[in-house]
Formats: sequence, structure tokens, C-alpha cells
Amino acid sequence: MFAWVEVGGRRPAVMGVVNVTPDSFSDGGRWLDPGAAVAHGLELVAAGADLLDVGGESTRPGADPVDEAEERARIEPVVARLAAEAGVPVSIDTTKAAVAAAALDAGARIVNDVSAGRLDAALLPLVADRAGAVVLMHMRGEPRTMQGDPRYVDVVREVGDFLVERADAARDAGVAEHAIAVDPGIGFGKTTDHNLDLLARLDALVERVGLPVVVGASRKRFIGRVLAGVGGEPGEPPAEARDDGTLATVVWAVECGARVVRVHDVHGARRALDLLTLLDTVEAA
Ligand code: HH2
Repeated sequence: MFAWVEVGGRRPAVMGVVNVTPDSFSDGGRWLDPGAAVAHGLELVAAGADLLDVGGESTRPGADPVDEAEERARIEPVVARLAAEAGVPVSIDTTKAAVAAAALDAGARIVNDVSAGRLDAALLPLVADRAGAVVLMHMRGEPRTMQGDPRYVDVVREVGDFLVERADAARDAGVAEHAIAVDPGIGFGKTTDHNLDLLARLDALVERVGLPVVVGASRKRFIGRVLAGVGGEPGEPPAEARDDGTLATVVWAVECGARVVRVHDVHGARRALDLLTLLDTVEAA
């Protein structure tokens, strides 16, 4: 049985990203070969990952959808080997029930769906049927169109409403309570200001949803924009250069009550969170 409250033991959990894609925004093409993806996943576990999230389709803004057979072919061998060898639970980052089913067959235990079960009605019933766990993420529309002028009256309230509604949908489909986590979807149909608002008021969101919260701000564009003071200009740093800003979001998210942070640089996140945990212990003593 997988329970979100138990993942990582008492410490905040780090979910390491394994992108088996040619076009992911920060690391596309680096681990498209299954052997390289598996080696990368094992490195992330050695660096302190409590979970691995394997994805075969990029969700970056404007990304082209991947055909189901291709997505399956990318992720199946990687999930199978990591589930057997990594020693931590493996999650599959997909919106397609058929891909999720193949990953669960190969040993994955969690389905991380950036559409929260909206794009494929068979996904939540599948997770329930297989006694799997799920991450329900907020996104406006779909990746191809989500950055086209997103508007909210109150982004924290609206994202909270959505996550509460999708958690109810997961329960209605039969997913176990302890297996449901939610995610505000940093960068998915949100401007820089929306992302900052969501992070700044994350504590309120965590309290409102009353479920384990996953936060994935790693290397996202708003970090480069805020730190460079530019937006999409040639001076904007490349995604790997956003790991410093990412660490601030990691520590902030956990301080606000997030249970899991989804990151590319596991080593940095683990060290930052281990120090944070130590400081909490000293403070409590
Ligand atoms: N972000 C990305 C993908 N999946 N899943 C959750 N739950 N939360 C996130 O914030 C999230 C996610 C985008 O990052 P990445 O996987 O590195 O890029 P790409 O989608 O281009 O592969």
C-alpha cells in the first residue's frame, strides 16, 4: 500500500524528475535512451530522491502531443527497470489511461496526471482499480494552449476550488483517501504573477485542501524572469541556471506545508531540506 503521508518517512519528500523525452524544457533529449534514463534515475536516488517521476511526454507550453504508442514505448522499459532496481516508488507522469496502465503493469505505483483526470475519463477509475496513488495537478486548458493569456480573479481560491473538486472526483472513482495528493501546477496556465501568488499563499492553499501537496517549481521560467528582471529576452538564463532560485522555492514550499517537492536537481533539494529539518529539530528542542 502506498500512502502519501508515509513517503520519505518523517522528512519532506523529494521527487526526482526523469524525462524520457526529446523536448522537455530543461533537459529534453538527455535521457531519451532507456539505459541513460535508468542510470539517471538511479543517480537521483543515490542523491536522496524518495520518489522518481518518469515522463514520456513534455508538458512545456506549446509542446506537441505524443502519440500513445510512442509514449508507452519511451516509458515502459524505464519504469520496469527503475521499479525493480531503484528501491523507491516510481510515478508515471501522463494524462493517458493506457500509458498509466502500462506503467502500473511495469511496477509504477503512482500516476501523476497534470490534467487531474480531466483529459482521459478512464484514468481515475484505472488508478482506483489498481489500488494506485495519484497526483492531481491544476492546469488551465492543455499544454498547447495553456499560456494564452491566463486570467484569474483570485488564483489561490480558484486553484483551491479546482483541487478540492478533483480530489472529490478521485474519491468518487474509488481512489483511496491516503493515495490522493494535489499540486497547484506552477507554470501551467499561469503568468509569473500567478505563480508568485500561489507560492506566496501556499500555506493557505495547503490548509484549504487538507491533502498532501506536491509542488513542482523546479527550473520553471518564472524563476529566470524574476531573477533576471527580464521576460523571455536573450539575457534570460538557461533552465539549468535556475537551480539556485529553485532551491528557494523548495525550502519555501516545505515551510508552507508541502509534503513533496518535484525537482530536477535532487542533490541540492535534499541537502537544503535536510538542513531545514535539522533547524526545525533544534528549534523544537
Ligand atoms: N511540471 C512538469 C511536468 N509534470 N507534474 C506535477 N505534478 N507538477 C509539476 O509542476 C509538473 C509536473 C514540467 O516539468 P518537466 O517535467 O521538467 O518538463 P516537461 O513537461 O517539458 O517534460
